[in-house]
Amino acid sequence: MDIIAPVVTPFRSGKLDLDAFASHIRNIVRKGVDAVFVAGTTGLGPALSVEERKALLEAAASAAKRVIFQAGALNLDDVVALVKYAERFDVEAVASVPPYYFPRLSERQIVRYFKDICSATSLPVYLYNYPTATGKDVDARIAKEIGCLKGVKDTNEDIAHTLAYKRLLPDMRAYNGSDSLVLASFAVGLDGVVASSANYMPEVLVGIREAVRAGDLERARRLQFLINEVLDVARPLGYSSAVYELIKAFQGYDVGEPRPPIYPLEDEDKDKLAAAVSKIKEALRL
Ligand code: FW2
Repeated sequence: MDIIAPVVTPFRSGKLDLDAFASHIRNIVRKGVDAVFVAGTTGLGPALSVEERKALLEAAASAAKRVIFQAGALNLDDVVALVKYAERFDVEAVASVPPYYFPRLSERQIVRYFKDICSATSLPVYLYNYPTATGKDVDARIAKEIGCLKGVKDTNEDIAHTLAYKRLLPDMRAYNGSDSLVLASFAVGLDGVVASSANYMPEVLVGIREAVRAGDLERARRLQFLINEVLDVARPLGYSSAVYELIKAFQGYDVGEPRPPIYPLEDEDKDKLAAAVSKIKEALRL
């Protein structure tokens, strides 16, 4: 039951703040996060340059023992350069989204993309499946066809979709990536979660895991619902941007801001979020 944080990427005036990145990782690891997922969605991976992603990886490897590095890109040469770079660090795995944006790629071409990554590296390769974002659903059947994957992070509100990887590929590690399914993922015996809420509420995720282990599903559900409340408020404001404010509000430090076109929240939206957070903090104290 791993808790994996897809870590935010802190910017200040459009430049990476690697010190803020590393100290954020150290904080959440101290609070019980098992591993970090670098350059994922929360980390704005597709919006980063190859050099920025390399710099993040290096900083993450200095701050956490277990690192998964998202290397997917729309140029296979870049992907290969990134996975080769990852070999210099003791990373747990490299991951990739399928080639996105282009709607006319065939299933066979997507399978070939992942096989090419596997042949380029000795590191374990994980699939990052996020159909809402990429427009491609690399489901368990296709993952089986790829044949060389060692894990999957499935950002999907349908837990049965994630469970299917476990059923068809029992040796593969299977993580769900939806913040609203933390309790469900632990309860059905997935290998864990990759949840953006681990950036701002790591204690709550740890609490859910402890409650599930102790068989206290009522407590686990109460904690899960607190995450859901945060999502309900934060998503309409622009969730990727809200995560930076949520870290400030719940963890008490500044991790900078996102980079346009992922715009920072406007003051009015920051106030809305702050009001909701103070109620949730009260509930957490109960
Ligand atoms: C990532 C994640 C979590 C996301 C989810 C999107 O890479 O950021 O997929 O929080 O809202 O795995």
